[in-house]
Amino acid sequence: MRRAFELARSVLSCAPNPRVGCVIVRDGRRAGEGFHAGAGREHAEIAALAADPDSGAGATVFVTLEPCSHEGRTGPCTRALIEAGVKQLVIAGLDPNPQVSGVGQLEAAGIEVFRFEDFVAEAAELNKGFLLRMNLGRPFVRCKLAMSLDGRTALADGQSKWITGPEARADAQLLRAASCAIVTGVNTILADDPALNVRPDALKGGDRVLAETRLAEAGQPLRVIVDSKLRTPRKAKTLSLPGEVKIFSLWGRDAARFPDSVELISASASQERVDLEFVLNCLATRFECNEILVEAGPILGGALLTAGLIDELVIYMGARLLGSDARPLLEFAGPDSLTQSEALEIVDAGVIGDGLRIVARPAAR
Ligand code: AOF
Ligand code: ZN
Repeated sequence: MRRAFELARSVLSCAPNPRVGCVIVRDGRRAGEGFHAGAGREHAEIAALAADPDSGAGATVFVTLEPCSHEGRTGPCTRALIEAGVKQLVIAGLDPNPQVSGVGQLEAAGIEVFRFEDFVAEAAELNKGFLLRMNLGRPFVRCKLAMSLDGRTALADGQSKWITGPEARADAQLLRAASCAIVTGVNTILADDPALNVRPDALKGGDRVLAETRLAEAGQPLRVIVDSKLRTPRKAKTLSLPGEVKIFSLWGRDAARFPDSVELISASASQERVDLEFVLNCLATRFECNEILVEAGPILGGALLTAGLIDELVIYMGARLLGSDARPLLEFAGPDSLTQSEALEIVDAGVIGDGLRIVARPAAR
């Protein structure tokens, strides 16, 4: 099963589908193995059976997710497993897709199915975005931030290039490549004119291959601008780069003429601003985004935090001090007492380049 997870993780994202790996064990030995590379491509089980066509008969199959039982872009894996003569199946996660009831079908066909309890949490982590989209209709929201050692993100005049070093910026490229959409606010567009695309050249070795594969399979992640009053300039750099741009706005369609790759989406409002839950819901249901990356300033970041919509913060800390006039990490009304402050859990932390990388999640979730 550990090997099956390794295989599943050999792709950064195969959205809208979940990441899945599969290993076939026959006569006590590892036979075929495979993974799902992208929507429309063969499923992990089919790839594993194809890798060693005679390996299925009497075999035990380890798969990180319950096999599908429906006709989607590809045929049902349950049928292939049954026809191959598989004897036992060991799974880690269950598939929340309402069209899928693989376990029941396999058991009805006489295959013994086991759930490997030790890997249930890892299965949930591997496909956290897919699970949130299927169960709650919203994506996993990761918010990337860069700050100084004293927790500031820009000087008072807005200068922020660069607080962190090249290693941190390369790592952030990998976060982009793992995401279905990169979300920013119009203030960031106006202040920084960011590209918001994936650039494999910024990466080295295996990371570069992962990013290149992502681009070849699925193209650039969507680029999303939250822009209540439609202030995005027509000449903004991100609008002219390959890939699609979605601008969520409260202003009308004809307010500006953008390139064809740009779609204006009229959003519902919340206190005269774009309703952020609407944006997330639309990204999940209409664009089938499993994981999204927010790369915005303190206002949009603070609004998402206040609304309880951030699942993970990835904070790059540069070894500099910017002083008390510099801008804060997130803007939101703080709690009245420390006991009311939101408790976060550090899920990962380490040195990157000459700074730190901290990954934190709301403790309650
Ligand atoms: C599996 N093995 O490797 C994956 C599964 O359109 P399709 O045919 O690709 O089906 C997509 C659905 O299949 C997806 O929503 C999820 O329920 C399941 N993914 N199932 O047996 C795999 N990737
Ligand atoms: Zn399948």
